[in-house]
Amino acid sequence: MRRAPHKKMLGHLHDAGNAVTLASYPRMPVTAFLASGLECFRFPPGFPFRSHETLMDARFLKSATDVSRLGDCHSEVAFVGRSNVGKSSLLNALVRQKQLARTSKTPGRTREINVFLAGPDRWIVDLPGYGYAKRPAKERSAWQGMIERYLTTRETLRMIFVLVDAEVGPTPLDLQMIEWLESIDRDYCIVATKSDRVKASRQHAQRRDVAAVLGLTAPDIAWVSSSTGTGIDDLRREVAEILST
Ligand SMILES: Nc1nc2c(ncn2[C@@H]2O[C@H](COP(=O)(O)OP(=O)(O)OP(=O)(O)O)[C@@H](O)[C@H]2O)c(=O)[nH]1
Ligand SMILES: [Mg+2]
Repeated sequence: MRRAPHKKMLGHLHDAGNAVTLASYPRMPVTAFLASGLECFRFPPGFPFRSHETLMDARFLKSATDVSRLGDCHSEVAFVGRSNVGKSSLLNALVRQKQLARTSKTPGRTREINVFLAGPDRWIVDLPGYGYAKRPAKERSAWQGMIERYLTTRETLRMIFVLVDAEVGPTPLDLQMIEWLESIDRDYCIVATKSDRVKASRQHAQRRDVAAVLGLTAPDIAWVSSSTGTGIDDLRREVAEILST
């Protein structure tokens, strides 16, 4: 049976509309970050998680290839998807910073597990993409092992956002990833990216069709564009809500 936590999460946001409760702590100045190591910024102990506002203060925390060296956090969400689908761009759009995560026209830009601090002990994790054939087989299998270890072992991983191209729809590799996530009993949400590339006249039908391939309905999937900002505010609220748990 298909798990659909994304249905639950997105449905909740749709029901609540703008009434989603957002913590209203004053914006924290950057100086409130305490540097506790060369590659590690920390919020002061007990600093409250201020929901979507805190996401905008996100900063790079660390990169790792060895999952066992990542360290602990309170909660984290991760972006997975095929190379070039727009994972790093989506992260930048969500935190409203143009170049926090490195993006590129060339697939295979992100090569490590990149951790961004988006609140006290709250992480957003940008992963390398899958399905990029132009890297040596050895490297690809190392990435795959790294991603699989990350996705199977992180107990604080609250939600995996599976990005699919809005214009192309889920590819066989995307479907494989989704089936695998279900087999390991992980919560995931589908996010259709680059929706600006779909003709205006096809927007509704395409969203419905992409969702239908996965046995879902249009509102069950997030429909976003990092270029135009479509769907970004809703998704940011969702990410903040998940991280607050
Ligand atoms: N039109 C359009 N282009 C986008 C959008 N998001 C990302 N792109 C472009 O898609 C390309 C890939 O974006 P990235 O964010 O680097 O993709 P990625 O999934 O992180 O790629 P890897 O790190 O290689 O796995 C870049 O040229 C982006 O400018 C979008 O919403 N609309
Ligand atoms: Mg990337």
